[in-house]
Amino acid sequence: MATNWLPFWMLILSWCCHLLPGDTFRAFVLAENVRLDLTTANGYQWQTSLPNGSLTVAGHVPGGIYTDLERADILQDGPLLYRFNDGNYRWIAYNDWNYALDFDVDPLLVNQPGVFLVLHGVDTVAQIRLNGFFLGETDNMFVRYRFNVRNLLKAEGNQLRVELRSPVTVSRNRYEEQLMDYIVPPRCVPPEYQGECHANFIRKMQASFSWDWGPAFPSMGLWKAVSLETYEALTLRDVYVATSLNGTNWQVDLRLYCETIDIGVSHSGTWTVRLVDNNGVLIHEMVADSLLTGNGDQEATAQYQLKIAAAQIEPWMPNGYGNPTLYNLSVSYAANGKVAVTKEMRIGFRTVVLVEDDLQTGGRTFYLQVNDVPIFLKGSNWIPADVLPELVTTEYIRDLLTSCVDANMNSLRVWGGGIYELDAFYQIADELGILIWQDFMFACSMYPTTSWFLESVSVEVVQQVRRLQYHPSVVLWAGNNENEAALRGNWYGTIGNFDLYRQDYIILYVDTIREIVRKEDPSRPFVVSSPSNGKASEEEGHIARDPYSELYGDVHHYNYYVNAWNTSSYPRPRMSTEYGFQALPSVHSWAAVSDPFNDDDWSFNGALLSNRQHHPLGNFEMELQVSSRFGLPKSNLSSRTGLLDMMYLTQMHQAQAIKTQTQHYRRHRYQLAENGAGLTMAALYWQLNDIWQAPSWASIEYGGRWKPLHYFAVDFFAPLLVILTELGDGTVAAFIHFDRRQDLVVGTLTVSIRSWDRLDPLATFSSLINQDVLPGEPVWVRSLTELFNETNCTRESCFITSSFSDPATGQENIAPPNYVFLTSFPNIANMQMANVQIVDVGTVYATEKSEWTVNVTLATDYVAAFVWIDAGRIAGTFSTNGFLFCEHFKTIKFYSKTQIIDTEEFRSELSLIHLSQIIL
Ligand code: BMA
Repeated sequence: MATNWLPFWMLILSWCCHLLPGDTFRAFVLAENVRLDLTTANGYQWQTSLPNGSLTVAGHVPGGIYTDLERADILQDGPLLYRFNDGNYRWIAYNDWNYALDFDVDPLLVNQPGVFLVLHGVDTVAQIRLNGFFLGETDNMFVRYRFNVRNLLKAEGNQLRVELRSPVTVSRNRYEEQLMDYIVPPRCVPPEYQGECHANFIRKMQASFSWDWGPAFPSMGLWKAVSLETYEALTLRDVYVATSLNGTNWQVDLRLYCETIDIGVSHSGTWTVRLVDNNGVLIHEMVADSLLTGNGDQEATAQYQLKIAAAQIEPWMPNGYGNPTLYNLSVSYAANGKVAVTKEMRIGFRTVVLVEDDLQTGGRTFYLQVNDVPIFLKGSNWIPADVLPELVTTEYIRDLLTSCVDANMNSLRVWGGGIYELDAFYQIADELGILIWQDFMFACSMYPTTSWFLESVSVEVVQQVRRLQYHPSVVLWAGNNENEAALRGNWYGTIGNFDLYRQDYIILYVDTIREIVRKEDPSRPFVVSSPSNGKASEEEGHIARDPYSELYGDVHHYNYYVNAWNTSSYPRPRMSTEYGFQALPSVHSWAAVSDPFNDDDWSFNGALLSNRQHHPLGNFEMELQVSSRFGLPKSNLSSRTGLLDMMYLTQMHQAQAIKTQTQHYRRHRYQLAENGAGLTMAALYWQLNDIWQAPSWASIEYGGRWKPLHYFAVDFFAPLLVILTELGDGTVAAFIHFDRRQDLVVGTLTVSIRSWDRLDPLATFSSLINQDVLPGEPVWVRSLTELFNETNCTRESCFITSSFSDPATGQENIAPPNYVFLTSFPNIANMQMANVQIVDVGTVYATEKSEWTVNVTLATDYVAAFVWIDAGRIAGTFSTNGFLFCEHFKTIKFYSKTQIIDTEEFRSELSLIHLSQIIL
């Protein structure tokens, strides 16, 4: 029997070292609350086994069954994400698995007045036993379970057993049981998903059963810590913090959510709340006596209000609007003069309002206002950073969120088919000033409303709102992803019984979730669905006649059968919260999961790519877009070169398409169309990150590598942007777009008409731009016919570029350079085969972005489009990439993530490609 006897001194050490972030314990006394994590990192040796005993391996907590089996070398077909292993290893999810821990604890713990076993995250359906005694059942990955084990825990020889059931079997059984009453669809995900059915019947990451961008790894395990918590009277679980500005004071409403050891017994103690700024200066201190009595759920809440002079506070502002200033808040509880528990957190002072004002032109506005400043949401949609949550590290989250800030984003939507993210995600978003639109975890399905389901969801919502609510980054709750649209659009064949499903919808999202959120967090807006028409959806009985109305709320828009580089098909909604195009992953990602010697793995038409293309018709749509905008490559698509060419072309197509669409949304911030559309206040493209190496909508590949789209985002989300566009009336125009008026600097706008077959422009127009620019009004408009006559060119031979420079300093491109194409590439007759070369690689120097920055200078003899430079094995980003090269020379920077010692070696990793090499 494996035991984990910890000497007393180690126990003290583990008390000090393995606390939850935010929980600190001051001086050690026995009356102090203790949290002892029974985790692998703390030396506890878990085992996981098949229930029939035929296989037993070391288990990891936190962790999951897939990674445990991989670590134990049980999986003979290679790494989890290699080739077809999502299917090869599916047997794992069809089995039940047991996690077991045999352990001893210090006798002192056993004798504390309150002794609880707390499972912070169980994935998902399990029976929990301690020393043979059945503690209870878990059935929700997003719920923390607490069991009183005071009379069960022994000093020696404890046996903790977690018996997990196959999530696939559980959900199928539940679906079938539900069928006896009526069907809760979908019947299954589309076959292209290579997935599992009925994720809607289990409160687990919905995408773990597969998605149109992700594999099915329906995992099992203890994905968060398991701990023993002991205390004398009560512990502090969560702190609610709401800040509002009242005249010259910030009001801080606090709710201190406690768990008690008993019911109906009063405990007296003292709360100390301290607010300290980043220099360690005490801003505010509150000391208050309290008398708390546990209710029937062994919970008690203390409420306080602080008033802090506004002059003492720097408000928290999103990226691009000021500093995301945070303050340290510590809340501690003392009884009998001894501190029992302290929670430390970083908070921000901000207000948030969702503005839905009636418009005379029809419809309502729909935008977020943070500290009274209307914010245009620039960003993307976040999916889980990994299909197996145990593989996500804080460093990876930081890397992805930093990439958002690097791309001038201020917002992310945490999409409803994933998980309520890890604490680190929200802490880093707080630090970086990224606004979080937080969905509840319901996506693209109808859901049951049986009592067990609603009860489980209710606990989930209370716990998650209490956990996440204090983060200033979180600015909005949304009940679900696309389920209003699904119901109205009859995606799952619900039309014959529309009223029934609408009733279920209302029961779940309105009567259950919204009710709880209103109580638990009155400080933020709640919308029932994304997309929705906001208040108007509610007025129409929660399922709007047209959830995609441009006049109300937010819109998701996808159309893979239009010219995506032309804005005419794009809507002009109040908020665009999803839009996107797929692209293939890069050669680097593909190499990590394919067999280098298998030609079929390296074919656009091969089995591996088709296995990973989960979006029905996805490859066909990519091919269609590529052939219409670029023309198909010269290579055979079934060859290696064909695949590499399609990687490049689909990625460039995606980048240009999302750029076009995003610029369109930003431009419509100030446009109100005759039909009342426009006043757009969000552009959140689908999707930021990837969960594996596959065709997807992501701008960042699995692992963190930027696709061209992410480089394009740096520019199309720039706070000051020149947008060149055709207006549809035979004119072409330049708009100066800025997030805030102070982002607008005086500058010289130069618009150049250029021919594809020469570097020097045919004509240039310069104008001085000053602070009088009216947003939404073009600063330069010309008739194309006139321009063509003057320069002797045509749509097929020319394109237009812009640059914006500072006349005083001569500094070039204080807004990103931009361009507009006048036709698709198959129509261009005079494109030349440019010879683009790397002519210089400088020495390593330090910049704000990297200690190891290197300048790379390129030269060309002809205009080169979509120039892509790749640093091979050296991780890092370039200052720009995928660009239109129409100068003789261009110097770009490489920001390395690792130390570069030898620039020659760096240079040997560099490779270049541009469009005419592929299509000419
Ligand atoms: C939307 C999203 C996701 C999906 C994406 C691409 O519907 O909400 O469900 O992955 O489009 O199809």
